[in-house]
Amino acid sequence: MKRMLKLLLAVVFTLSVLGIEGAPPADAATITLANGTQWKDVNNASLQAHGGHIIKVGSTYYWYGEDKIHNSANFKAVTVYSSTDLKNWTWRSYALTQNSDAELQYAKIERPKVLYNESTGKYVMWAHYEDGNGYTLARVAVATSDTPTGPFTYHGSFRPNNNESRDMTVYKDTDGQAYLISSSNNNSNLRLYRLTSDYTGIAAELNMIYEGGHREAPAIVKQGNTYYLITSGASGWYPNQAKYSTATNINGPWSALQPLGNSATFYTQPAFILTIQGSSTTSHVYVGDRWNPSQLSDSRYVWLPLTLDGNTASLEYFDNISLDAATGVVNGISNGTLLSQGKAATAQSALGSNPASYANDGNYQTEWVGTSVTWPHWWKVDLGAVRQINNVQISWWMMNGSEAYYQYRIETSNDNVNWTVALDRTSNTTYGFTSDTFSATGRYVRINMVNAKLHNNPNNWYTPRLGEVKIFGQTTDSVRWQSHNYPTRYIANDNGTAKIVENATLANSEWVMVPGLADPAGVSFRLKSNSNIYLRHSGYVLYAQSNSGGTFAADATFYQVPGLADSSKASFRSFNYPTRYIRHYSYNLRIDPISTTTEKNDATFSLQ
Ligand SMILES: [Ca+2]
Repeated sequence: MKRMLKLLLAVVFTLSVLGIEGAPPADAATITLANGTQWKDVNNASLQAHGGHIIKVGSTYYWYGEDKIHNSANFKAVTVYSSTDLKNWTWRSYALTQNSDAELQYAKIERPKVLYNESTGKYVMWAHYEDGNGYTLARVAVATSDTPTGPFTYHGSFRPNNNESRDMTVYKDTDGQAYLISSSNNNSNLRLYRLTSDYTGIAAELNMIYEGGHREAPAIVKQGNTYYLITSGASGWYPNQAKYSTATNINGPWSALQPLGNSATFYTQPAFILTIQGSSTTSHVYVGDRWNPSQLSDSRYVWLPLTLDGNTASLEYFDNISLDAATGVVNGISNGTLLSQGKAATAQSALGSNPASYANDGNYQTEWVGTSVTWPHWWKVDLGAVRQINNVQISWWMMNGSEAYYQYRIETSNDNVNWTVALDRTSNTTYGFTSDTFSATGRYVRINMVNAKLHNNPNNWYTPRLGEVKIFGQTTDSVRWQSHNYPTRYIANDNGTAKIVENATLANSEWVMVPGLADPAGVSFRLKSNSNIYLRHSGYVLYAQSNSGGTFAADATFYQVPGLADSSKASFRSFNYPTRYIRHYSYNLRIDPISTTTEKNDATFSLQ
């Protein structure tokens, strides 16, 4: 929260520097969304609105989507939720159900989208329709309602202009004219249709958008006079590279396809683009589905700020975003500063055309590639100094069909010789993109790729390669360690003993993380304000003392591990008493064996 507050204050500060008057201060309307986690409605039930769409009526947002709680691709219901802040969603109704029409009893309804028609006063839903047996009917379905929450009256399904129609979206332009965009011809072509004035039928087929482009999951947004059309490739439930193009007339010509985000669109498929018109700005949010084909009900949502700049679109990943529906301000919340980009990188092997540096050049489209199918294989980067590491985002290679997930370890070193496993991800099964949030220290970070496991082929024929590695953390050499369960207190020097201290001064609580005095793979805490003073234990009690020789180096050396109470935070294991961890006890700090929940909480610290 503290980091978010800083970020928001920075936004307000920037606005005031720019001389923008009346920028409202950050207030209670600002919410945080945690991407890829299980989202719940206000009644703590699983939020089921997959492949969906959001419209705004007055000050209320309505989110329509597929209910996949039954873990089947077949239709159960289109749900509708409402919210005023875009975080707290109230389940309102089933807008459409199996009982809405006989042909919905055993069917598929995918990607439901809703538009409001000003002239008829109706809410009009369009969706992709199939029967329950497969994907050969390739139709659209239309339903209408007098209210946003329905129930919607079903008007049947059909092929627009007799063309196959699968993934689709509808779009209401600023002049009130509405359009259907849908994949046809076995998904190879993307077609554009103008809707009738009541939005319930096809008025005309317009120009083909991408002939032979094999694009799915269309999502469209307009900024100024420029339309942006975002689509995914076609690879089933697997994620792939989203692309976009632009046009100043929706009927084309459309520009050439350009990549958006990384090779897996950060493990999402486009659902729609949400435009938030606030009191201070208008923002666009990319809303993606992170499908889980083995448990569709557990498919997740990923909302990311979509940056539109004249005629280019760009997308970056954040574990969390802040959003203010009132002001329209949307920001990604970084887990620190990007430490790795452009730093010296090396790899176990590299093609001359695809050097190690291509994996941290800031370009998702360039790749480091090894010289042979050799596993394990490593890639590493020198951050230039020992840094606190909070988050590692890796863009893995995607093959568009023969996908593999990488199993790996993230290892750190202070001296490029002694390595510590900071995070073991050898049981990973996520394709395309991983964002690991954890706590570690090190100057060198090594991605040790143990194996790539293919879905469609029992043999691993992959040549190791990486699109991009982004390592986020602290650039300053000094850090403050906040108690997990007493967050107003920090590890601090208290007249020679070490405690968690309320209102600790910076002079007593800022520590420089240095290679461990007894083992450079470990870490020692040196007080920033007095370079002679280290955190050390003696008789299991922690002190802040000058190096007195003897066992001091061993007593002052610790190994940073994932937090025992929260793996995104940190715990510190003693070098010479390896069953003991730094914990607080009545605000004093000790090294103790840890087993109970209380002890785990007491032994967990967060970097601030
Ligand atoms: Ca790259």
